[in-house]
Amino acid sequence: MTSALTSPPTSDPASRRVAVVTGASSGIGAATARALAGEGFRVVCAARRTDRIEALAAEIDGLAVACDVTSAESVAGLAAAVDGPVHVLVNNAGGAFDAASVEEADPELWRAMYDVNVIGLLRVTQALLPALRESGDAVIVNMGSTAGRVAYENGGGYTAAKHGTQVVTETLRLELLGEPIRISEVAPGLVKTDEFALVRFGGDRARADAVYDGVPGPLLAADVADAVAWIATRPSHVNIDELVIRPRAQAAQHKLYRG
Ligand code: 8X3
Repeated sequence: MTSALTSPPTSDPASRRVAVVTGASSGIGAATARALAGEGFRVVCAARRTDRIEALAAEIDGLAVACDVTSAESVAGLAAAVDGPVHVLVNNAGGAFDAASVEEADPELWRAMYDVNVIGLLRVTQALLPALRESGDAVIVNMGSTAGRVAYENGGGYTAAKHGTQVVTETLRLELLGEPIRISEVAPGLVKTDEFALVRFGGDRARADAVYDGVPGPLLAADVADAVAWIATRPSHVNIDELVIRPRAQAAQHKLYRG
């Protein structure tokens, strides 16, 4: 018999709190969608690649919404599809598109990195703030990086963009003070995913694999997802401002142990 104290069945979409995860088609985004579903959220899986997010949404009983965070129209479509309160927003869509010196970098690639890592986050946050407010108790988790804490050679475009992610997170926390919305940033170091390094090196598998060569135990997407889920499930009065997470084999950005 059902009592008022019984948890609602997780199969009832209307009774579950809603989480939106951008960049959910692979890597940290997909792992985060799974982790939040494991915590009982109805997860809206947003990304460009519909085949992937549809499979993921079916797996976790969530909702797939095709979304390109670099398109205002596409983001408006995400907000329309959500249609109701949102309790957790994970601004995860992002990436590095080059490994070039300041002298040689292509300004268009820098523009593209800023567009996805900073403006994309801005677009989605603006579009979903009404739904986050409507929840009465929301958390925004922005996916930053240790690249948003330091500089490294041939990383200027990405590190500049991820510093932007950090600063926007801090700004939003100041601006939303007094509202029932918490703002966090997760800043991972070396994470071995299927695509991050491959995209950065333009599909060059050997260069991508070399990033992780000999590193015993780089972080995996699930490790970062675990951190996001932990942040999202703290009591309402607890705001985790930022969480830097690295593998044991990485003492600092340039200090990697390769066994
Ligand atoms: C990825 C971490 O070290 O490649 O956000 O910049 S790093």
